[in-house]
Amino acid sequence: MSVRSQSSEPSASSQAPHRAGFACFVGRPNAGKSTLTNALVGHKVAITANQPQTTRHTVRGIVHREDAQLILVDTPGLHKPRTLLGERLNDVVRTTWAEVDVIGFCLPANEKLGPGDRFIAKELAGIKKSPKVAIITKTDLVDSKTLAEQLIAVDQLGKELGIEWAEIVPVSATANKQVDLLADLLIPMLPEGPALYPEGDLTDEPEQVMIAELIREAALEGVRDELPHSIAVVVEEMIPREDRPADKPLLDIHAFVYIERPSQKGIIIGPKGKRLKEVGIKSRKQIEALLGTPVFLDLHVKVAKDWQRDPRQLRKLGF
Ligand SMILES: Nc1nc2c(ncn2[C@@H]2O[C@H](COP(=O)(O)OP(=O)(O)OP(=O)(O)O)[C@@H](O)[C@H]2O)c(=O)[nH]1
Ligand SMILES: [Mg+2]
Repeated sequence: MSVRSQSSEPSASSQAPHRAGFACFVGRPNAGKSTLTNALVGHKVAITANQPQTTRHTVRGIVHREDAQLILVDTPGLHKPRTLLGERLNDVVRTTWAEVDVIGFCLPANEKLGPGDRFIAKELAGIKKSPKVAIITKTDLVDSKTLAEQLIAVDQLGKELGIEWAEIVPVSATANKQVDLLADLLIPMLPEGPALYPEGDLTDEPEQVMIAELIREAALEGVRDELPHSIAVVVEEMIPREDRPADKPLLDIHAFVYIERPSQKGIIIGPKGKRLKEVGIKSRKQIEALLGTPVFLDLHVKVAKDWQRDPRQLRKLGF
């Protein structure tokens, strides 16, 4: 094991061969995978929320360096599935493992290792071909003693299961601690080769998907229990408003916020539509920043009965 601290030598050197490849982040729901992806990319490419199962598809974020291109694949949290959606999400994660050059296993510093982490670690132990890096996330939430204990526990877990961690790296995505160092450590594990994405691309996520995600992120805020899982968002249409002067464009975006039961409608919409309006305002600001153009956002709430368990509905919603 080697635990790296900020004082390690950065690996960048102008003589080094150019490297390009994929690293995926896996871990329990809520471990901080998407927040870390965004911190490494330096832009929001994946939505985040203080709720499990925020991420529902793989999101690629691209880190550009002079001597390398590191493509991060943020995956949904691996968990014990309770619905067909849950099973699909887990499938997505496992398929990704087979396709990447290095696997980053995210474990939050502020929660003791639990059965969920063990379950993932056991599966990782079976993957021999890619190096595995243990990433201790959210280090800003703990003191140095707790962090040291977590480092030891993770090292121990590796030994127990026969996983040889290529590195164990403590990071804080929100306090920007050791984030660049993590990239420095991952890059040498990538194969030599030319850049895979054009310079400046930060993600390959389609605009329409990104917009739907920003709306879902705003809709997730403050909802509890089963409701976060029940929300899905689809952007139906994006049309530039006609008869606008060239210097005053407006983009009309029509989106549906799906829920699973009629009883959830009231919570999403709120008294006199207040909550839905807030979701609209909050996400519109972010969408405008993303697109660089003023937007008129039209949100409708629709019931897609039990969509998480219904193969036909799942297909319609893109799963
Ligand atoms: N204090 C602190 N909070 C963090 C950090 N990283 C993530 N969080 C918080 O942890 C929560 C979960 O973060 P996400 O990045 O959405 O977690 P995730 O692993 O992508 O979750 P899923 O997509 O549901 O699997 C959010 O509320 C984040 O703000 C960190 O470095 N420090
Ligand atoms: Mg996520």
